[in-house]
Amino acid sequence: MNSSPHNPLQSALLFFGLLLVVAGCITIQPEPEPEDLTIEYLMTLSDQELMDRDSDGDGLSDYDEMYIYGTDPLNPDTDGDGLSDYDEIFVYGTDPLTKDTSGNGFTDGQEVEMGTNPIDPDDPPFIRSYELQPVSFPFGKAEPDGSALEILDQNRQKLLYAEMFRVEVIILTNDSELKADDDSLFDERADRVMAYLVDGGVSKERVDFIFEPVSFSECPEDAIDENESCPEIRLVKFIPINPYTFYPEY
Ligand SMILES: [Ca+2]
Ligand SMILES: [Ca+2]
Ligand SMILES: [Ca+2]
Ligand SMILES: [Ca+2]
Repeated sequence: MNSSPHNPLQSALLFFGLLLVVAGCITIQPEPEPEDLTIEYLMTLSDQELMDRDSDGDGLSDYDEMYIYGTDPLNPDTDGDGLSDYDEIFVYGTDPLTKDTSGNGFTDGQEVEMGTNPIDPDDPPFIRSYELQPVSFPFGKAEPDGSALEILDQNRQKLLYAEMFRVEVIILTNDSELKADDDSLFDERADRVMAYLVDGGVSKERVDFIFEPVSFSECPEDAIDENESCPEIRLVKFIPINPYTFYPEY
């Protein structure tokens, strides 16, 4: 009979028993499911643990996001502009906390998609629809007067600046100006506008004309002038044609 306390079987049982007691005393926090991760949870981790993990998979460690860049460690695109936090910082040099780093109305993601420079406010050169002013020609004449020339010149400058843009020139001619069966006034005005733009450096492939006769009856009564004509419907309008996928948000 052997009642030695050093029986190997008893020792092993004692060891595993102790192990179970110890394991029961240590409460190991399981890693939360990805959707249950919170900043509060991350705050309980050590610096080293934060450096070793990248919860949102954007290529920046949780530590760098929380303590260096100020980005959201649980969102790969903190500002929601379509570019990841990592790409903004290390690829494009844009601000991961601002949708539109250059402040020109296009988001950083839109600029990357368009191939323009997201940190240059002058890229892309852009003409907003209200920036080309309508020109009013003198009654019955194809020759622009001084104020018409001034506006034509401003429009020309904008077209030279934004060289990707085309322009639609809508020639509205009020029927009281048109002689019977003669619409040459349309053509003459179009010729003058085209000559002015082309001589000023805008290629003629960028310019399209649309001719629209407008009935005198559409003139508001208080807009009728001394010629019994209507400057409001005797206009040449310039519509910039946006060559880009997006229009600026502001
Ligand atoms: Ca990250
Ligand atoms: Ca992030
Ligand atoms: Ca972003
Ligand atoms: Ca951004």
